Amino acid sequence: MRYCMGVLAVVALISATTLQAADDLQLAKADGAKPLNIVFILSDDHRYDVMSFLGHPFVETPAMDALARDGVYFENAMVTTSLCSPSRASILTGQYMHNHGVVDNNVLTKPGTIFFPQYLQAAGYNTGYFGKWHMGGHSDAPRPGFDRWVSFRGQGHYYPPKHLKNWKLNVDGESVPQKGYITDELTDYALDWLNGIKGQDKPFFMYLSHKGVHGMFHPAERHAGRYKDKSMPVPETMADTTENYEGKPLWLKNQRNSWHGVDFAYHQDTDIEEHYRLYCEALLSVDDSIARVRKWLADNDLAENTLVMYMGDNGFQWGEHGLIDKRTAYEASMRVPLVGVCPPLWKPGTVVKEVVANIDIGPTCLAAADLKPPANMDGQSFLDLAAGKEDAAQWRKNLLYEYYWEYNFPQTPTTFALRSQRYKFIQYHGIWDIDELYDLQTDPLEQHNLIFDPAQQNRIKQMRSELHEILVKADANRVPFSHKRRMGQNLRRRSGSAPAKFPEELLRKSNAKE
Ligand SMILES: [Ca+2]
Repeated sequence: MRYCMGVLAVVALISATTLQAADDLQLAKADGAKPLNIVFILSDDHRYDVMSFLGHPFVETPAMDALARDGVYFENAMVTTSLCSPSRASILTGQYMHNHGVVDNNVLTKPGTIFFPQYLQAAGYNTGYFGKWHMGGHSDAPRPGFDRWVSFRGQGHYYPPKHLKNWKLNVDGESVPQKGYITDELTDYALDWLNGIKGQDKPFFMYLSHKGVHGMFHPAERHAGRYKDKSMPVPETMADTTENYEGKPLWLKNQRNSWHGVDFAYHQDTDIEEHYRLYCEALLSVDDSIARVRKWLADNDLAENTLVMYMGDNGFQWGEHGLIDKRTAYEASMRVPLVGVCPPLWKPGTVVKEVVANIDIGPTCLAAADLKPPANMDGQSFLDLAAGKEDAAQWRKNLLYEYYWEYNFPQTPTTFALRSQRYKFIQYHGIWDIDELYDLQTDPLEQHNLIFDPAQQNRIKQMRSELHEILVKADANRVPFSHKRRMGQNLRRRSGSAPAKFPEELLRKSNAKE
């Protein structure tokens, strides 16, 4: 009998928890507007400026260009952590990394984490997820919040991998073979789902999360070789010159000759230009995907009441400061493409200059659904900002950036930064080095570190304090670490660049002040 009572108590507890969870998903209505359909398309590692409407020398992105032309281009769209899983978790929770706890590409989300599509589902939306999830990459099992689930383990594969006989997609819990090129196949699944729910008296939310354009880059067959004769635009800051490294942190110069540097990129001999051409070619199918989704909306008379946004999950350095890949707080790593249309609210050809971020996607989608965001979201809706209905002076002044050192890639230190529209202050942790301040208005390429500039000391003091206050307030003034299982990608090329020298500002002749 005691046993039965115990079981009943557990059942009652589970029921109470379930009911509580269901209550937690009910958000208050915002202002009574009709909920919009929402399409969010995410790509992987697509940097902010590889789009033809921004003047790229050869890449062709007509669908991305059309989104900017028909709607809004967010010129200062950022991520709060430039790494796949942490950024994706920030998108899905509206929270900074230090709150959602996905601090690298291996950690699972915390138990009890709520993804914003759960609120939409609870509010009566049809919800569908298609593509890379990556948080807890060992499993492709359906996550909460989605009526339709199509995903895969980890990074996925561009083409069905010949060396993995059991490689499968997970479609609503069933293992299904991957048939072809993943960007096209995910779009097929997404459009099939839309066709299936068409005509229902419910709004829909679709999250199309591409593997493209993550390395190693493989374009669709129809795009392979398209740019074989093109050259990568070489950034001014790539050359290994005294001028380029003057006033820079030591870790930056040292990273040049590493897995994430141009001297020893991915520890391969491949020219990074070859990687770059494949990256641009792989992006073409992502653009095709956007075009197909928008055509479907137009063909089904749904374009006028659907919010469509396209974003990258983090940026990518192609030679800036001698680096490749992401993780740093520099512009090429932290900035992302973000364009979107919302015909009832956003005027064609709008450019938003305020700093918006991955943490704002959840609140923005909830606003489009006429729902008030939950209190635990760090981001804010930019739906009204982009509509010109919100006083831009009330928008955030500084965005927090954070990245925690990973033993897998030991060349990038723990980084905290504040990014305003004009200035960026970067502070490193756990390393003997110097910090950075850039005036992005006069120095968009981040060539002149102002950290020792006497005229900037007040600004530095103030931004340092603000950064500290944000982290302390959020109880985030501590850095987690995971089980170190190996030394990570720590090799250097023998013939590569030499280690950095300490900057002049730190050198003294004696222990006396000079
Ligand atoms: Ca990524």
